[in-house]
Amino acid sequence: EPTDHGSAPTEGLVVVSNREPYSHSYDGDEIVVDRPVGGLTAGLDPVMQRAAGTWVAWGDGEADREVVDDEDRVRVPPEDPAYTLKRIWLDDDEIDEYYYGYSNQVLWPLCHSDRGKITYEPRFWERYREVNRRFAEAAVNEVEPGSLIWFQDYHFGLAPKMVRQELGDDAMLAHFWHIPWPTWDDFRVCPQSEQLLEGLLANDLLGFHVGRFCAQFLEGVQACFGDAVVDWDSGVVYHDGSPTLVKPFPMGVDAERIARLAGSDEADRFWRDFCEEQGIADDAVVAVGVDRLDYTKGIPERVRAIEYFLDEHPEYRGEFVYVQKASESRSEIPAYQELQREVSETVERVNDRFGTDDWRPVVSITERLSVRALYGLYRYADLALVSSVRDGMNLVAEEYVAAQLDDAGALVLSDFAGVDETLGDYAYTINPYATEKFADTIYRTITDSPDERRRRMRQMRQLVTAYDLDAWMDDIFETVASLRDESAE
Ligand code: ADQ
Repeated sequence: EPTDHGSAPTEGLVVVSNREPYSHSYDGDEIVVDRPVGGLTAGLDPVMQRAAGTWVAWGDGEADREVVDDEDRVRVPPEDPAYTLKRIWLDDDEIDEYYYGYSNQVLWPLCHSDRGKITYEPRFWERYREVNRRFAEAAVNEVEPGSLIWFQDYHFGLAPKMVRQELGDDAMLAHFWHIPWPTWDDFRVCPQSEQLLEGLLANDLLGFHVGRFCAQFLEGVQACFGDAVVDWDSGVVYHDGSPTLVKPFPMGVDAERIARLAGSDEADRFWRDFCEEQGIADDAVVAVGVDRLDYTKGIPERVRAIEYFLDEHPEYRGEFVYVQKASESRSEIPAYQELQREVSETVERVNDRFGTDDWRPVVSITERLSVRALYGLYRYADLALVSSVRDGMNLVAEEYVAAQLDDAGALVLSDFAGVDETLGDYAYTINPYATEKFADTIYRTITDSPDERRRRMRQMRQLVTAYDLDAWMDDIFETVASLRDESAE
């Protein structure tokens, strides 16, 4: 059911993101299209259809090139075209230096306060600037007077200022930064800290998931620029031109859809078959972890806590199973290859130490899962382990909660994840590095009364359902609309 996004733009919306909403590929000789399966892209798609705007994104592969017009545009969705997808092509050097380089080996570890993982090379920055320029120019070409340009994420730290220099006050610029913003002391490690802050301050609205990231951003601006003035009550910062409102918007998920699919026959069937294949008994305690294999997610820390738990509580050997659904990510980057090795070795060690002929404590799912299967896994797992060492939000935690149709599960949650700000009062909180306490919390979660677990889950489910993905988008669009009203006064 399409929601009525009261304040969403009905025209002139331009979205700029690294990833594209529709991607084309060959199936034999035929070109097929992959549509958005979930998350922000799927949520934003109906808004774009209504606004009949333009989405600017990285196009990839032969089939993507085959379907565009002279200006690299294709109308989507293919069966009922409603808006324009403008594709930007990146050559191998650009992918290497803008995407794997500056975005993922400088900004990603920088914003997750992991100095040791930063690999800085001057060419990364050059290319990041060039690619930002190309996206900015594409966006400028698409605007109409009064357009809203909405940038997504850390791939576009410079584009807002480039657009502002072209358009002046003719467009509204909003940006959502999906990852944390670190303290100034961590951020100033970056050789281009000043340029990045200025790039982002060209926005009218800059959103982060939680208030802490907003405060850290504003403190950084104050420390970096002597002339910057912050109004701490409103979150507005003035520096060199028009004001920027910096505001938290804790992202939500499509809770209604997740609940519906978690209740599907396919979800049930997956779970039954999975338990049978793995020899998981009905009364076993099943914990689940779902992540991209990323060093920010605290996966080795989690497996070590499980090892400690089984050491301390031998009565759970044979009774407790940790199901790990981890998908490889950014494998071109050495730090990710190292993590993949570390995770496999840790899992192997734990399975070797405790495993028996008919039981392994850690079960890894390597094959792709349909969303229904994934939500089935969420629905029936007794607990979810979210142990990020840093995380902008963490949508897995919210998806798990949304899938708890029986309110029976429990969420074990690191308070280093942004989502701790919204769910932390009702989750079982951990510090991923505190192995003994983490293990103890797993034990406490399992042995807590079902009533207490249900009470916590009900509260979380209410929160996740009330501030869902649509509410999050509406919140942002309403904020943009109120900024527009203010500037018209
Ligand atoms: P991510 O770091 O990718 O996102 P997350 O918020 O957990 O992290 O979102 C991951 C999404 O991918 C979820 O929808 C999840 O279901 C899916 N996913 C992850 N691993 C999967 C697997 N192995 N198999 C199947 N599906 C998997 C970034 C930030 C986060 C922030 C989001 C949104 O790092 O902090 O919450 O953006 O802003």
